[in-house]
Amino acid sequence: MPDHLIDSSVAKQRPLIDISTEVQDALQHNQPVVAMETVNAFIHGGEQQEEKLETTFLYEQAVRAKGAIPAMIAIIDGKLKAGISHGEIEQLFQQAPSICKVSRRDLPLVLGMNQYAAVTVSAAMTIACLLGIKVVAAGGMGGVHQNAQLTYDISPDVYELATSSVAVVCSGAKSIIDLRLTLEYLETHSVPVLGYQTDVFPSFCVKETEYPVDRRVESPTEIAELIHRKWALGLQGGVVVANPVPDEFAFSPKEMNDLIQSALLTLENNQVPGKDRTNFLLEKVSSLSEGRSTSSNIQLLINNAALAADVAVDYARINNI
Ligand code: PSU
Ligand code: MN
Repeated sequence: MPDHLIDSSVAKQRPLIDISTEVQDALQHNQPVVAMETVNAFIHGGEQQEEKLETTFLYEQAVRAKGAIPAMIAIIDGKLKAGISHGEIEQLFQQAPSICKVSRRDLPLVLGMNQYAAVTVSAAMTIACLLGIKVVAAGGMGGVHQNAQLTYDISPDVYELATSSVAVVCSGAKSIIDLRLTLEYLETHSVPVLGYQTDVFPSFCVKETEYPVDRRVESPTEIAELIHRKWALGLQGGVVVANPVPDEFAFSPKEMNDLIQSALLTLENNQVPGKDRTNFLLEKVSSLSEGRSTSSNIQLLINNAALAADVAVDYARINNI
């Protein structure tokens, strides 16, 4: 762990990252830790606050069940936390009925502001990288948006993948993202895209797309060996581990496409600022599908946490040899 974060006297007086004792212990003893993106659980994890709370617990539990330590990243009362307690999660849901979404850019803006916030993939990767955590669990990742040639709307997630040496386990990117352009961007920045038991890059609640992954992988061990090889070679930067949504919660490409088209039409008729467009569209798709996309989101999230933990356990074993 970099000294300036936890050991220096400055950090002791005003710690920038509040790392839970459990996560600190695990990091000090080279035990498997999974950093966890929280936008999908805290913001999209259900219709009601209680359902979101339940999703958040299940998401965390999925990591523990596989023998890794969850480091859920969130802003609690203006403090950047790595590893939050159930009490803090409850406090967050009580105090913040609408929780804001924080990406890497926003981290210095929200700290110390008594705010409660969930973090995106880019912010979770940033913190993971600072703490030496190698695996991030997430729902879906951001990417290059449709019409990005006009809007310049490119998620900081893909920039972060280009620069931070962390593997992100997610279910690909939702279909409001241009998957072809996203994969082009990742190729340009030398970010390998692995498909877990799939040949194609999934699209969040949809398993089948026309976009091949760079390598199909069958087991967490294979993933751990691959990411270990990349970093052992000194090749910095991230890896995407694309894990398709479980079968019973998958949408067909056509059904999801119809939903997205309707949601996009609504977006055109509303003035939604760039950063809020993703949330707006996801909520619209959820109401149009009568909550089925939310259930799908919850299940893929938990499934990704479990795979991330398996990979973290195997990575720790290989790295400690
Ligand atoms: N993809 C989804 N659901 C989400 C997100 C992505 O299917 O909730 C969240 C993730 O936290 C991701 C972020 O990191 O949105 C990307 O947002 P933006 O497009 O504003 O960069
Ligand atoms: Mn954006």
